[in-house]
Amino acid sequence: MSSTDLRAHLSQNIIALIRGKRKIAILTGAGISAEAGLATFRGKDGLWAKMRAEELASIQGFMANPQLVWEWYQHRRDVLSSAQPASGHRALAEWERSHDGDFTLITQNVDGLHRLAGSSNVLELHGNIRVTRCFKCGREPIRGVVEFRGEELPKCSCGGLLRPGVVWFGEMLPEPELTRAFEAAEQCDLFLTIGTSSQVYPAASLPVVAKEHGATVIEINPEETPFTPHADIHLSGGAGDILSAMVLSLSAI
Ligand code: BJW
Ligand code: ZN
Repeated sequence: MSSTDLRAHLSQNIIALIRGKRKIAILTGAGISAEAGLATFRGKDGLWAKMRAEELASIQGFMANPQLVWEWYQHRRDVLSSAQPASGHRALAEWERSHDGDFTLITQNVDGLHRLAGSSNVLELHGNIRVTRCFKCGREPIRGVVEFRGEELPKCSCGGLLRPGVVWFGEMLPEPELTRAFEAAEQCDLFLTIGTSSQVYPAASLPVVAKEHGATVIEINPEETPFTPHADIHLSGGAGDILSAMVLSLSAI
């Protein structure tokens, strides 16, 4: 669909529905950052096409082979250092700026691209890959950027191993962010789930909770997900094109 067709389609069918919704909550996943050149997790070209998730994104994996886990995160940090927000990130930031009402952006992404794009009310459910903290005492190191370049594993002043500040399988999500995310899902009247395979919990529960509490739920994804049958509207396509068209149409009088 061209962007003109998309705008026409959206203005007829969806913009009227979105307009007037004051409490908006949005959940994003790796798909929105795919358009910034960052690989998603699942699927044939995903980060886990070659490696098992449990070896890289779990406490057990880190304890078994911290070098391997650090190499993987250092590589992703290096890729991220030259990445810029994509049009989907920018459209959401623009939407938040122009919106009169609540606007909560909940992300599973650890890349920090929503804030870089200018979004301010962002809840990072799975942490941030740029952060480093101690595996043992939890503190963040006082000295600046911690890197792993295949030499000694970085250590905390307490002697514990340092680790990337992300949430691995089996770990609790950060409590304040999780609480605020569920509150936003319960209270919103419009919920968008964008670029996520809806397979990882508790994030995957958020659109379900929103729907149970009466919100209209829109999914944006080129593929169907386990949530698709429950969505009020599934928009099939890339996050950038659809969100840009949406925000443009919303700004038109
Ligand atoms: C596009 C696009 C374009 C492409 N535009 N879209 C209930 C039931 C079953 C299991 C559990 C449950 N509750 C908890 C669990 C266990 C577990 C879990 O969910 N397991 C399932 C996988 C079975 N959850 C946890 O362990 C969580 N902790 C927890 O629940 O604590 C309490 C507890 C503790 C102990 C025991 C029990 C409970 C923690 C989850 C942490 C997830 N961490 C990761 C890694 C983060 C660090 C890192 O980045 O390395 O987070 S896993 C990985 O998946 C990452 C992502 O944030 C997350 C979600 O992935 P996402 O974003 O959906 O990406 P993809 O690749 O899956 O999908 C991309 C999508 O984009 C696709 O659909 C494409 O089509 C689409 N797309 N191009 C729009 N242009
Ligand atoms: Zn420590």
